[in-house]
Amino acid sequence: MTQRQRLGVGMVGYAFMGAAHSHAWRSVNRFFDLPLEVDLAVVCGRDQEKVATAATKLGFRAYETDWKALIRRDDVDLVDICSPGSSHAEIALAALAAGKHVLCEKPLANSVDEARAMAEAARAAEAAGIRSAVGFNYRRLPAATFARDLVAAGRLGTLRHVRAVYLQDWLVDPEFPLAWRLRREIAGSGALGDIGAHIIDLTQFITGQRISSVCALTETFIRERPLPAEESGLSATSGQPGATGQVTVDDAALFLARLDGGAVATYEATRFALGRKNGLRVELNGSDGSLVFDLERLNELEFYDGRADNDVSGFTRILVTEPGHPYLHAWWPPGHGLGYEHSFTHQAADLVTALATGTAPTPSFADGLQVQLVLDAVARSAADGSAWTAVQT
Ligand code: SOE
Repeated sequence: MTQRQRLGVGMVGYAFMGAAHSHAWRSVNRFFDLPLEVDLAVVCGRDQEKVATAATKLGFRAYETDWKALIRRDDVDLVDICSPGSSHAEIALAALAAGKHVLCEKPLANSVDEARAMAEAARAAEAAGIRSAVGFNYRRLPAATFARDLVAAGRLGTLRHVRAVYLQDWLVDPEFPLAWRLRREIAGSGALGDIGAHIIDLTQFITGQRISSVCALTETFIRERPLPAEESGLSATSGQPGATGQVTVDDAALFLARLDGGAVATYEATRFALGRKNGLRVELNGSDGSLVFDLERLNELEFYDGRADNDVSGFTRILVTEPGHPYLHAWWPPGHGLGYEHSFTHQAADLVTALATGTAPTPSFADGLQVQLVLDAVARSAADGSAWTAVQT
């Protein structure tokens, strides 16, 4: 068998997204026939002891404590940015300038200006065959991709309603510390950019329509939280009232939207929906059918066929596990089901295939910029007393 060309991956960050991405890089060649062999070359983190441990645990051959050293390495062909949003632009721009492909976690950046610079650098780098993509992974769950295929095939007819929520509850406890996702200077925004970005990308992907205007409100329910133990100097079990800090992002974002294909939409992103753990749900209503995707039942779709005989019509449950369904050829027999982590493996498979065939990966940095423009319009609308606000181009 001919020796496959290697693709050296250098990953920045090794927390939740780092673990999900490295699982994908480790497994993708074992389940997909790809023209490139992924090599987990190096992982980067600021704390030497912690990143050395992460390198061993996640399966990387080496580690660095400076992302600039990672980018300089000859064994790195692709930089995978799994660090907080405040680092995305600086690392992506440097990586592209160094001739490295880039996969950047969502949202693309913490501001429109940063996202524009990244999209422009990505466009310029393409001329030299350097590719880039943003990690909106949910569109690569088989049921989400199949939903897009059903809409594109006209099975719902003319789309009229898009109804999307992303509900979590991990911040309901006021004693939850002031983590980086609660600090504007690191995260850029709160629920809006963290999980709202997902439903913006996913609904635009499935419907093929883009959000053109929004009317929004945001809310921060708990404005002050204990500093993390490593900052307050007090152990979490000291029982002493520790130092606190201000929450500078939204806890919840809700908005109405018009899409450029004529559909009207409602969006809700919150981390205060007590009892909802990762409750991303999209419902589409068209002239000929309706469709529901629910992340907490991610191997299924609910489909209502408006063309069926009314006497026997109703929402049917489609089990999206047949070999002919997206990505399923690589996995198990029908009915065995996939999980959250498979979306990252499919993301890796499609990216490696794009790099090997010299095609543009999706979603691109330009797609990431467009999501950033929607996030910006939502924030401007909320700040402007929930005025209807156009999404800039
Ligand atoms: C938020 O808690 C979060 O971790 C997001 O940041 C991820 O993008 C999402 O996949 C799971 O929830």
